[in-house]
Amino acid sequence: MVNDHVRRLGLVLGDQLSFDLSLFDELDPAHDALLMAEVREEASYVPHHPHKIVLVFSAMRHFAAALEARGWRVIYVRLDAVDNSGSLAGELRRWHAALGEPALHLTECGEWRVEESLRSTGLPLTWHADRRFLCSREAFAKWAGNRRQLRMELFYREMRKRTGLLLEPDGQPLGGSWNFDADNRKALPKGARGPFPARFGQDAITREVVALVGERFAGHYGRLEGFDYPVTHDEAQALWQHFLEFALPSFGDYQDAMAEGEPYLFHARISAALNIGLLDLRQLCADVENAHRRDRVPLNAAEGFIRQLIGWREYVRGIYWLRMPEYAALNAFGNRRSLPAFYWTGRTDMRCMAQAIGQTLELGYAHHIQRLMVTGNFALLAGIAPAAICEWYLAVYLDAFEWVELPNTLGMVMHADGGYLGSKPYCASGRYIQRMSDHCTNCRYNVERATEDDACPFNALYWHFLMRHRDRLGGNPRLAMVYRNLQRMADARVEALWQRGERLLAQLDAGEAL
Ligand code: DLZ
Repeated sequence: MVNDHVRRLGLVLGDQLSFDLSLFDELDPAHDALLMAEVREEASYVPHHPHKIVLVFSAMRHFAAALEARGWRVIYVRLDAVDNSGSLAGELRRWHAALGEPALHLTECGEWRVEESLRSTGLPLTWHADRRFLCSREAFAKWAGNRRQLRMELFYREMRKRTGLLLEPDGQPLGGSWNFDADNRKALPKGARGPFPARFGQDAITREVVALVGERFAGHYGRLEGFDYPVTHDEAQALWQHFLEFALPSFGDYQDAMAEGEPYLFHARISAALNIGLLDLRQLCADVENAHRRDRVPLNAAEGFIRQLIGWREYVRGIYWLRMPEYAALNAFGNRRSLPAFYWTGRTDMRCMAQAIGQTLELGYAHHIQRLMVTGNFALLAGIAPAAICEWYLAVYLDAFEWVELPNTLGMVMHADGGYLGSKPYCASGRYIQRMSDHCTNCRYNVERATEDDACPFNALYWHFLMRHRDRLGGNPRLAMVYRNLQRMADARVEALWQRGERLLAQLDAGEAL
């Protein structure tokens, strides 16, 4: 590398692949350079799904080429470069020295771990806010103030007012309500299917990365073959247009539905592209609002989608940066149980779990209800240690970066923050899964039963969870009805449910699959 006149060096991370970073306004292609590095530490600090590593490396290589085409000088370090130090901090140090100590510019990191490791280099760093998000870390902290508990709904209303999305001219919400969540829960009609999914072929860059990942990360769980996800801005745009046209109109109704052999249904599948910078949040929201105003999609679909983006997504990011690093260690229920091996193999007779885990290992994708109410619900009911289940979610999903994964898993799924982020745990019996899917009809377990050996494990585990956490949850008004039902149960029934729950947990502790 020629050390010619680099005044400033900008670091671009693998989830910062956006031309709109403020870094690009600040730096000057004539005198400054950009650094991008594929490093072993980022690819293996959890055992990422092979598709996730392929996505990040391939998208990084495509983005570097696009930056060069725009006149930027990009120092691109490949994973297999002989002098690759293996970490982002190591590469920053190395290039800072090699280029004659240029000023260093960075965009706020997504993950606390990475930001901490870069700060601890002791190098003089100039930080830039990540303006891909609507709510800055500081603005969120101000909103949160000294509240002991936060609620997404209040934050979301503020964001609707701030952005003006889906508002009447007088500032009131379109359709007379801020939230159409209750219209997002239809079960799928029998035989209904989602649209044919958009697929993207592998070009030479992606094929090279696939070979590299196969060679270097062979021990990671999940399938390497079949990668078909967008790796450029244009491809991500095509995925988005496909969703707008074919899936968004039904997204609202069937947001919570699950079906055999339908990994995507009416979901957009854009979260990974958005999280690494291939799509722009503001454009997505504007497109959805326009589609609604032109009568192409119903309000429950438009509002449900926009709520996820400007409500939930911004809210969990705010919480992450407000509460890290102590948030990651919270464990309100004191869970200690190891993650069952079937999370890494999909080998379980529980049909819903096998389907959700199976598609996760194949595609690096499951939609939010599969994550929350199937794999997440099971981990909650079974008392899995939060750190173990958080690591799993972070590793297996293409879109999982800790800022979004941790509050969703530790807070929403596991209620391990004691109710800071959500007002109640999303615990449910097999009945919920039966209502929202067709899995139970193909399952060897009987969802109508709870205490027998062939009974759906979710049923007894649900009651066992409520019984063992009665002290903490019994006073929660949102669980008052279920605790009343428990109160009314005959003693023999309560005892049978407890015993069946104990047997199931003992099976897990013995390393047996269910
Ligand atoms: C996820 C990921 C992977 C697999 N590899 C890299 C990498 O080699 N280089 C890089 O800059 N970023 C990578 N990333 C994304 C980072 O982990 C991400 O920037 C941090 O999680 C901070 O959000």
